[in-house]
Amino acid sequence: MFDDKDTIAAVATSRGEGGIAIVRVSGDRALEIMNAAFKPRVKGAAFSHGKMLYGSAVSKDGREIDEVMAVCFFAPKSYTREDVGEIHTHGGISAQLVLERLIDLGARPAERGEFTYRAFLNGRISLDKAEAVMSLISAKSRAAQRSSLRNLTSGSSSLIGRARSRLMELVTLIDAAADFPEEIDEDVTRDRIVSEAKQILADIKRCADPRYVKIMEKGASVVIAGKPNVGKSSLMNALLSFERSIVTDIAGTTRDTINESASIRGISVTLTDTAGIRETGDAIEKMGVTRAEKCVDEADCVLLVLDSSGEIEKEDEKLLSKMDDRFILVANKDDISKNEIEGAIRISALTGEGISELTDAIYRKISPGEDDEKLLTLRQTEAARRAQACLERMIALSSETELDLMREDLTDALNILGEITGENITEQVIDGIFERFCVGK
Ligand SMILES: Nc1nc2c(ncn2[C@@H]2O[C@H](COP(=O)(O)OP(=O)(O)OP(=O)(O)O)[C@@H](O)[C@H]2O)c(=O)[nH]1
Ligand SMILES: [Mg+2]
Repeated sequence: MFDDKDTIAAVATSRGEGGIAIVRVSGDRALEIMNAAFKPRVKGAAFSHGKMLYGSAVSKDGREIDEVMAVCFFAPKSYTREDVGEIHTHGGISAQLVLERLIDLGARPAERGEFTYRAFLNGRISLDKAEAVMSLISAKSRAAQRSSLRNLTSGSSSLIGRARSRLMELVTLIDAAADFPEEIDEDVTRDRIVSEAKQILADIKRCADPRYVKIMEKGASVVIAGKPNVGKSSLMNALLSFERSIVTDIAGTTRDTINESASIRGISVTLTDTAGIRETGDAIEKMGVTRAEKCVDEADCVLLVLDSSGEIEKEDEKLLSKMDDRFILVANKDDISKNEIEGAIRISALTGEGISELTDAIYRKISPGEDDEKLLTLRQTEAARRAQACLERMIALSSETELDLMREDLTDALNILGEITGENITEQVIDGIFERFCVGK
């Protein structure tokens, strides 16, 4: 999609007014263009790698366009591995004028993501790291930002890159067994392959969670559910710190779903208060209950609220039977009751007691965990899922298959994982990825 011989230029900072804007140029002619467009204040000062110079951006006839700072990075020690120049202008119109000057001098306006594309093309970053750059720029929450940064800076290779190297070793092991059948025992090789493949599989599973990708991109849905009058709306208001939902002592107060945006320890969430779930003859309430049940099914996290001052009833039982790992059990009204409910977090939506512990528990459910490297896009998790399937099949059939059939599954998994890191991917997919970037990155 891109012609990678051209020298490209773009404003790297976002449009509009701002204190400073950065115009970036990359390619064979970057230094020549920088030297023509920039005049240092100190006579004879010349660009050296990474050193900022003070001076002016100048037009063709030598007139000052803006007072600027400028810096060059020499290939290959730059973002793109090409010669790169940056001119730091004042925000607003100046950056546009400087960009026009660079284009006048022979640079071509960069396409979206083209700087990062060159970094990928020139082998400085893998495809999953390029995607981490994009996630970092568009991160909607502190947690998403941290996670993208972790993937971007995770040493020389990503977890998937390391999984590929290990799979490659296993393929080599099979080849060696085929080449030296007298010296290498087939069963020992098979056992070793199965045991290592299990570890690799566990690693891939840990980092490939489509639910987490959705949470980082769009925020998490947290639904408050329970039978009528247990204090769901009171909990909604307590979590939001303002009176969003109507609270009364009449069972069946909330009849519709009520959504509100919030942030839980830096992750954006949509909190949903729902109608109390019960059998009812009231047509409107019935519709509310149906909506509530649908919300529970689709949520990333469900706060199942019980009234610890009352008995567990059949409506509670119905919800309790749906419990899975998305659920957090909440025992409300702890201020008037000291009944223990096993496995529940005790709170009082009225006094605020326990709300902070509950917030911690929600965060633990929807956050990726502090240290784990995670895949960041659905494209990546989908590929990981296919690779997992290959390894699972190989492990399941390992006792009955020949080594060369196992080899096929291993190379399949290897190739699919290559789609994540970019070793094994079509140009179309690559184009699609970089098109989602912003200009100047
Ligand atoms: N003592 C005490 N009362 C509470 C607490 N939480 C809620 N209540 C009371 O319980 C009653 C019902 O509260 P709501 O928040 O409306 O309950 P709900 O689950 O939303 O009820 P529906 O909308 O009818 O399903 C109100 O009178 C609240 O004041 C609590 O922690 N302690
Ligand atoms: Mg309510």
